[in-house]
Parts: sequence; structure tokens; C-alpha cells
Amino acid sequence: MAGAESPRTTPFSTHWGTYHAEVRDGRVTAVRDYARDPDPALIGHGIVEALDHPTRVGRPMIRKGFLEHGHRSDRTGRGREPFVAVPWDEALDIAASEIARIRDSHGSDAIFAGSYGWASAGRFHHAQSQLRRFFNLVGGHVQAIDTYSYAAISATMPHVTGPFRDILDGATSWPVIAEHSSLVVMLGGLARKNAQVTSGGVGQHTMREWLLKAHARGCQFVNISPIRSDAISGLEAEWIAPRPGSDTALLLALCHTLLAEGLEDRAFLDRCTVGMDRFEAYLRGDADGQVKDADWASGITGVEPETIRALARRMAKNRTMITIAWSIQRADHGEQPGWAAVTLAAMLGQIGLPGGGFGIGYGSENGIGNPVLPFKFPAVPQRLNPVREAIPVARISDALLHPGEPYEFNGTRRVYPDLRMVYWTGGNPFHHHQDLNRLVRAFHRPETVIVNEIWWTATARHADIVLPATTALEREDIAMTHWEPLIVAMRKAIEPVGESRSDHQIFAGLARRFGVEEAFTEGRTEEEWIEHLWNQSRQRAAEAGFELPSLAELREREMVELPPNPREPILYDSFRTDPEGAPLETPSGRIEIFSERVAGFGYDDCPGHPAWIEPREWLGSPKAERFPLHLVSNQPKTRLHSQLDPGGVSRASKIKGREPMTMHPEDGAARGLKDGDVVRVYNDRGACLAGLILSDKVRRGVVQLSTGAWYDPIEPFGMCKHGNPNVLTADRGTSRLGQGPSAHSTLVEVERWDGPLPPVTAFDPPPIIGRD
Ligand SMILES: Nc1nc2c(c(=O)[nH]1)N[C@H]1C(S)=C(S)[C@@H](COP(=O)(O)OP(=O)(O)OC[C@H]3O[C@@H](n4cnc5c(=O)[nH]c(N)nc54)[C@H](O)[C@@H]3O)O[C@H]1N2
Ligand SMILES: Nc1nc2c(c(=O)[nH]1)N[C@H]1C(S)=C(S)[C@@H](COP(=O)(O)OP(=O)(O)OC[C@H]3O[C@@H](n4cnc5c(=O)[nH]c(N)nc54)[C@H](O)[C@@H]3O)O[C@H]1N2
Ligand SMILES: [Mo]
Repeated sequence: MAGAESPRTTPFSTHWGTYHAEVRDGRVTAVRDYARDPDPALIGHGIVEALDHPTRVGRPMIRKGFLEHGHRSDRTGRGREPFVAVPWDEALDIAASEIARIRDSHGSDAIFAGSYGWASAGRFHHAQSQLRRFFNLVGGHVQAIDTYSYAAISATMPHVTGPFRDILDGATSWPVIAEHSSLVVMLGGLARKNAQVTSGGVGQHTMREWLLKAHARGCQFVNISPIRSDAISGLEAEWIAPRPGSDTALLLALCHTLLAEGLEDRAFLDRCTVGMDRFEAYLRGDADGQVKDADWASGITGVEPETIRALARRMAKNRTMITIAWSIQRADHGEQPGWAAVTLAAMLGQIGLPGGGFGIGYGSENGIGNPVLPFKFPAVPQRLNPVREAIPVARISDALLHPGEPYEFNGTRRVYPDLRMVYWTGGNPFHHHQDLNRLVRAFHRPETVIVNEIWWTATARHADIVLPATTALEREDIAMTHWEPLIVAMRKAIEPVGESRSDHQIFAGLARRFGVEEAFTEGRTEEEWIEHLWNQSRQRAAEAGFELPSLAELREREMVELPPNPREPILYDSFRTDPEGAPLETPSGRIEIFSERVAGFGYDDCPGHPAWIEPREWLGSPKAERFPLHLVSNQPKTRLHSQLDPGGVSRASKIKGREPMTMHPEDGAARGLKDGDVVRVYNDRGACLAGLILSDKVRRGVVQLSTGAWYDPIEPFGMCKHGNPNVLTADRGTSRLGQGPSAHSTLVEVERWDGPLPPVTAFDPPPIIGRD
């Protein structure tokens, strides 16, 4: 075996699974799935090509105009000017002096470091924790409230059933569903692709097995979604495909049918809810003259009235679990469908019973439905933020473009702060935000933009100062989250690529320039921090009755799995048993079908009970005459958001280098399109190219183009050559209540692209020049 050095393998954890990296000669050459994972995610293998891809940033970079003119540079140069590589010390000096300048002349509430994004798994190197810890030591920063994932529903549910976290952490577990549910009605499906992921790490991907078990026991499934494959194959799910964005109308009609046929559980409604009378008056149409029955809903949803009535009867007859994917609230008036679904579940009277009631986020993440650990792991302490100012996360362009303008949010009146600096780390707003052309304009506003990034993402390209970060495979860490029984010693597989540094090192360097390095590091090395967090974890675990090994032993064993939680949760079971003794954390202590509090806000876009409010953009709106296709920009199967798009797995899915888009064959035929064509997808906000797949797994009138293809405009504000759907999506708050993102309320038209095919350049680094 002379010369054939056998590879070293090191464990690592990602948001999409646990793996071993094979390392030869200082390079990761392959990735192996975790042996105990019954349904490993494809995504992980994409890391091999991405790790040392030419698009790694590698060295600190400064935009040419910014290097020459500082904050007085032409800010429209962002995203098109070349970069200049500079030494670390110089980059950190410039970054620190900009932070100090803006803080001292405009106050820390001129600095936006909300920095939304998924970053990487690993407890210590969590990019945003490091960022906030630093800023909180030097005066604070403007934060972002809530998530792109579920802003609308997490603003709504506290008024209806109590804190949103309780619904996620307390979700009825899969084993209970597998044993007890006889009908699962899935709004937005239970997509296997999405259950690949849990923030913070995944050991075993469990959803598929549990669903197949339920099916084998005779449980039936109804997939309510524009996409048939949102239900896993093998479930024989019935497919109902309402027009996207019309779920609330469907749900109201299901409620109406229950009432009309006397199928509602009056005893449960009387004991456990408030406001049913107001809702009933709405269903009857007392105020607006419109009965919300199945015939009415049929006109809105395109679903046959008899299908709706039959489903309502079936739901009343069975032990029915209603599952709500987060997608359905990432849309105009996204506050409504979840509230309507909870109301329907309350009328069925099965909330708190094994296998009945509702859950929010099954299938959206692997963690939902797997019982959480009874303790939380420690995080890097972020300290207190002296700045109280914060914006709803998805209102970033509004804030940058409209400083000083008033807006409303969940019962409060606020004013957008005057943001002069943006600091982003561990997120990619040029992936995640809606209406990217508008975001480009918004990013022309601040005086200074600093980004820590691993790769030349579009966000890095739109920065003035880019500080190169390491990947999780270039540093030591521990993956641990209360969503997951597996704890993984994440080992450094390779040396940092180029001159990249961990976010901790980057912020320690900035802290030094503010004279607070000691306070930032607390005198610990990275290794000592990891040990410190682990020791705290061992203590917390011990208090909860679990024994964790020493750090050395954890690393020796590579990973440890905590025993399954013996308690299989059933959402709101104690409330159901004793609504007086174990009330919900709502004003009335009960499920609020009508909320006086929400009604008191006086929002016409979010009244006091679930209501059908027409989306501003959907197949039923006048705009559909010009843009007759509804765009579903859902989560990608081959990557996490934009992460690893340059990697092998994601790139193998592309068609002629473009992101694949699925369309119904009849819609294709009507436009003379063929499978494999490159098409131009457009509306009045923007355009992108995509590679066409014709399939009847999508509803007619719908096209599906996943998020995450790296934004690749042909010229500033021009067509994206690659297929990022966010050049098309609308940047509107869901309502004044949630102000969440509403990406799913988007109409487009599609035509064949007959022009010359412009090369995709998103994965080439931007022009980098020497100093003059
Ligand atoms: N149209 C449409 N848009 C959507 C959605 C949709 O359904 N439709 N979904 C939305 C949702 S739910 C979400 S959560 C967002 C996701 O949006 P993001 O979380 O912003 O997307 P990611 O691609 O995960 O971005 C993470 C970035 O962090 C970088 N990174 C990873 N690890 C590290 C690290 O250790 N240090 C540093 N400095 N950087 C690191 C990665 O390279 C990557 O660029 O997208 C939203 N956008
Ligand atoms: N592989 C992979 N998994 C992921 C992620 C990823 O990037 N990649 N991202 C993770 C993150 S951050 C999040 S927040 C979750 C998100 O989880 P979800 O929000 O559940 O995911 P989506 O894929 O956006 O949507 C699920 C399905 O909802 C359907 N849908 C869209 N619009 C409508 C509608 O109006 N009505 C109905 N009934 N259905 C509709 C679509 O067909 C879509 O496939 O996924 C997580 N899982
Ligand atoms: Mo998300």
C-alpha cells in the first residue's frame, strides 16, 4: 500500500445533517453520510466543490471607490466596481474607524446589524452571536425582529393561542401522530425536501419513516398544495390544489360546512374558546352579505364545492391533524390562514387529543414533531443591546429607503431609523429578500456596508468592505440544539482557505481597535470558549438528569446521542384537560377565535377574526391578465437557501446552467415551450432566466422556481441570468400586524428565451485589481 495514504475522516454537522469529511493532503475529497441517518439529505455532498471554490473570498477586500474616497464614494458603485485586496490590519482599521465615525456622529441607532440569516451550525462560531456581542460592547445596533420563516404567524399566534415558540416546541410528536391520527390534512404539504433541515444541526431525518408508519396503520392524507410532490410518495395522499394564496377561503368554507351540518364540537368551543359568535356572524355574512360557504369558496379557490363539503365531513368523522406549512403565511395577509386553520381545528374539538388538533411547521423543518430536549444549551452571551430600535426583519428595504417614515407593526406605531451603516454576517439578503432590484437601490443608501462572508455572494459583492470568513470545516466547534438529541464534535478538517478568519477572530480584531478586546474574548482562546460552553452544557444537562462526557471524550467518540425524551408531547393537552387551571397565555386564557386585542388595533388588513382578504397579487387579481402565472418560490431541494449553490449537488440540478423551473405541460404547450428550454420569467418588477421542466406535479397556472440561485444580473438592475426568483417577488409586508415577507404572492409570465445565452457569472469572483 506504499504511497496510498488513507484519508483521515472528521465529523461535522450542518443545518441539513451530520457527515464525515474525508481529508487527503489537506483537502476534503468526499463527504460520507451519518450511518444512523435513515434518510440522509443530498445537500451535504455539495460542500466538496464549494470549500475551495474560486469564489471563496480568501482575502480582505475593499471596493475600489470606497478605498479611494471612503464614505464619500459613489455608492452606486456597489455591486459593479472592482475590489482591491488589502492586508487584514488595514481592512480592520478601516472597518473600525467607519463604525466609530458613524456611531460618534449619528449614534449607534444609525448602525443596522440585524444581519438576518442562517449562517452555519456550531454553537460557538454562530456568526450573528459574535456580531451582536461585539456591537453590544461598543454602543449597540439596530436589530431585526423575527424571521423570514414565519414572521406573520408568529406575530398572530400570541393573540390566538399564546407564544409561538410553545407551538413549535410543544408540537404533538410524530410517534403520537403515527399511532393516533386517522386523517392528516396538510396545508402546503409535508415536503421531504424541507424536512432535511433543522437550524443548528440534524442527526436523524425522521419525518418520512413516521409518515409511512402512519400510512401503514391506515391513516389517510390530504395534500392541499399547488405542488403534488409536497406529499411524499408512498402516502397515496389525495391532492387538492387550490389557487395559491386562497387557503383562507377554503378553510372558512370548511368551517361553514361544519356549522351548516351541525358537525362542530360545541362543548369544546364553549369550554376552550372565545369569540365563536363573532366568527359565526362573519361566516353567515351578517355584515358583508356574503355567506362563506363552499360555493363561495369554490369561486375563489377553484376547488369543487362538493370536494370542500366532503372534506369537512371527513375531518369531523376522523381523528384529524391539520398541519400548516410555514409557506402559506409567507404571503399577503399571511396572518389569516393559520388563524383560520386553528379555528377549524377548534371547531373539530380535537385540540389536545392524541393525533388531533393542529401543528405549525411539520415538514417545514425536521425538528418539528421530534420531541425537544428538556433543557437548552448555552450560547455565546451576546450582552445587552443599548439600542432599543429594531425593525421587522423583512422591512429592510423600506427602512433603508424611507428613514424617518412612520409605519405600524403589531399594535405599535413606529418610525424607521436613519440607518447609515449596514453590517451583515452569516446571511445573504441578496438571496433572501424580496424584490432584489429594490434592494439594490436600498443598498445604495447607507454610507458604509461591511460584510463577513465565505464566498462572493451577491451580498458580499454589494459591500464596501468584505472580510473573508472560514467555513465550519476550518474550525473547531460543537453542534448542539434542543431540537436534536445528537451532539456532534465538529472538528477542523482543513486549514482556513486563503487568509480567512472565523467571525470570532474578526470581531476580536475589531474589538481590539475599540479597546474592548478583553471584554469581547473574556481572555479566552477559541478553544477555551468551546470548553467553557461545553462545561456549561454539561451542567445544564446534569440538572435535567443527563450525563454528558468530557470534551476530550466527546471528541474521542465524535458524537453522543441523548436518550429519547420519554414524554411524547401533545400540543395543548393540559389546557384541554383543564382550561381554567392551565390556561393559555392569551388575554382570555382561551383560544381566541375573535381577538379583542387585534380588533382594537383597527387594521383593515388584519381584523379581529380570521377573514378572507383578497391578496394584492394572485390568480384572481386583474394583474393576472398580464401576468397569468402564480410563482411559487419555495425552498430548494439541493441546497440550504443560497448556501452551496456553487457546489456539485446544486449545480447538477441546473438546466443549461440555469435554475430549474417547473410548469404544467398545458401551460407550456400554450406558450410553445418544451422541456429543457431556457425561458425568461418576468413581471413588472424584474426578470430572470430559468431552465424549464414540464410536469403535471404542479397545478395549472402555477410555476415553481426555488429560491437560492445566486443573483446574477446581466447589468445593474438587469435580468438575472441565473434564476433567482427574488427579482420577481413583491416586497410588501403581510399586513400591519405581522409585517412579514410575502414572497409567495407573486404573478409572472414566461416566454422562451431565444436570444444568445449569456454565461452565468455568479460563481466567478468579481474583478479584483491591484492598487494603482
Ligand atoms: N422568494 C422567497 N424568498 C425567501 C424565502 C421564500 O420562501 N421565498 N424564504 C425565506 C426564508 S424562510 C429564509 S430563512 C431566508 C434564508 O436566507 P439566508 O439565511 O440569508 O440564506 P443563506 O443562503 O442560508 O445565507 C447564509 C449566508 O451566510 C454565509 N455563512 C455561512 N456560515 C457562515 C459563517 O460562519 N460566517 C459568515 N460570516 N458567513 C457564513 C453563507 O455563505 C450564506 O451566504 O430566505 C427567505 N427568502
Ligand atoms: N432542502 C431545504 N430545506 C429547507 C430549507 C432549504 O433552503 N432547503 N429552508 C428551511 C427554512 S429556513 C424554512 S423557513 C423552511 C420553510 O418551510 P416551508 O415554508 O414549509 O417551505 P416552502 O418550500 O417554502 O413551502 C412548502 C410548500 O408550500 C406550498 N405552497 C406555496 N404556496 C402555497 C399556498 O398558497 N397554499 C398552499 N396550500 N401551499 C402553498 C409549496 O408548494 C411549497 O412546496 O424550510 C426549511 N427547509
Ligand atoms: Mo426560514
